[in-house]
Amino acid sequence: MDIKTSILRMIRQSSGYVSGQSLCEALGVSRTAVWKYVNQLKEEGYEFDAVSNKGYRIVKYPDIITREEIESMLPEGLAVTNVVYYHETDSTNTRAKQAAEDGEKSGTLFITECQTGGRGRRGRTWESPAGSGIWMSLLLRPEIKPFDASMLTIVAAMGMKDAIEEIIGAGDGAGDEDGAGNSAGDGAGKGGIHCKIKWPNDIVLGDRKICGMLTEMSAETDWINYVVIGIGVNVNTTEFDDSIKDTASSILLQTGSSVKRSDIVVAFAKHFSKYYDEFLKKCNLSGLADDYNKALINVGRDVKIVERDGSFVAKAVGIDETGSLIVEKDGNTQRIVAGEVSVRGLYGYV
Ligand code: BTX
Repeated sequence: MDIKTSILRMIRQSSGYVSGQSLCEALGVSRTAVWKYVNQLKEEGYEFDAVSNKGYRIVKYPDIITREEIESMLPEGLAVTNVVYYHETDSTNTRAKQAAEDGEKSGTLFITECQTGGRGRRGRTWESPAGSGIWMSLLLRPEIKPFDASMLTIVAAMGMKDAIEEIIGAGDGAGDEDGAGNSAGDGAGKGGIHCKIKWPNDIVLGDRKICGMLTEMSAETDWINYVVIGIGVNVNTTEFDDSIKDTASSILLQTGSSVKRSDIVVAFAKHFSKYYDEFLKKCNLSGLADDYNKALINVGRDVKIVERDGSFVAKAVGIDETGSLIVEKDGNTQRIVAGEVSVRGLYGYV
C-alpha cells in the first residue's frame, strides 16, 4: 500500500490522535513526507485536527471516491482487492475491458467521478454525471463455465442491495461527524428502508430505478478470460434528464439523506465477496435465491415478457438456482432466461 493510503488508513483506524512520530516509524518516512501527504489530503477535502504533542485526527471526510479513500477502508481478503480511479472517463466498463486485455489482475475495481459515455444494456446509454453517483466496474477472472457467468450479475445485485441497506440503515450521512470516516452500520435496513430488485439486476427504491448493471465478458468455448461487472448507482443525484425522470431516482431523493459514496463502495466489496465466495463453491445461486426472491419486486405481479418475436403476460414467481425467472401462465410454469428477453411491469417501469 502506498504512503498516502497508509496514512489515511492509520488515522482512520485509530480512535484518537495518531502522532506524526508513529506515522513516520510505521511507514519508514520523514516527518516532512508525512506533512506533505497530509497537506495533499487537506486539498482533497479531508479536514484535520492537528494538535502538537498529540498528532493528527480527521474530523471530516469528503464525499470522494479516489483510490486512496476506498483502499484505506478496504478490508483484506475480499474479491475486490484494489482500485483504479479516473476523475473522468468514457466508461469504466470500457476501461476495465481494456485493462483486462492488457493483463490487469482479477479483483481490480475501476471507478470514476464522471462518465462521458456511460453504457447501459443493448446499446442504451447510462447517465453518469459528476459528483453524485457511483460509476464503477469490477474485473474478475472466475474459473467457471462461460454459460454460468450471467449469474454473476445476480450475485452483484444482492451485494449492492445489502450494501445500500447497510449504509442507509446506519443513517449517518455524508457528514460522518464521528470522525471514523466510515458510517457503515451493522444491520441491514435498520432505518426500515429496504431495496427491491427488478429482475434480473435493477435495484429499486420507491418503485424507481436507483442502480443498473451491465456485465460483459470475454470467453472461449469452455473458459472465461474475464468478466467485467459494471454498476451505476444514483446516490446523491437530485435531477434527472426528462427522458428518465419518471423511472429513475436516487438514494438521496428516496431516503432524504445524502450518503458518502465510498462507504457504499466498501460495503459492496464486503457483501459481494460473501455471495461470490458462496457462488464459486456451488456454481449456482442456491445460497442466495431465497433472499433474492424476498427482495424481488416482480414476485406475484403480472409482468410483460418481451421476446424478439412478440410478447406475453405472465405472473412472476421468483428465480431458480440458475437465476432464470420462473413465470406462471394458464397454470403452466415457464423459465425466462436473462439476456434473452426483457421484463416490464404492466403499468410502468415495475
Ligand atoms: P439498462 O439498459 O438496464 O438501463 C439503461 C436505461 O436506463 C436507459 O435507456 C435509460 O432509460 C435509463 N437510465 C439511463 N441512465 C440512468 C440513470 N442514471 N439512472 C436510472 N436510469 C437510467 C443498465 O442498463 C446498466 C447500467 C450500467 C451502468 C454502469 S456505470 C459503470 C459501468 N460503465 C458503463 O459504461 N456502464 C456501467
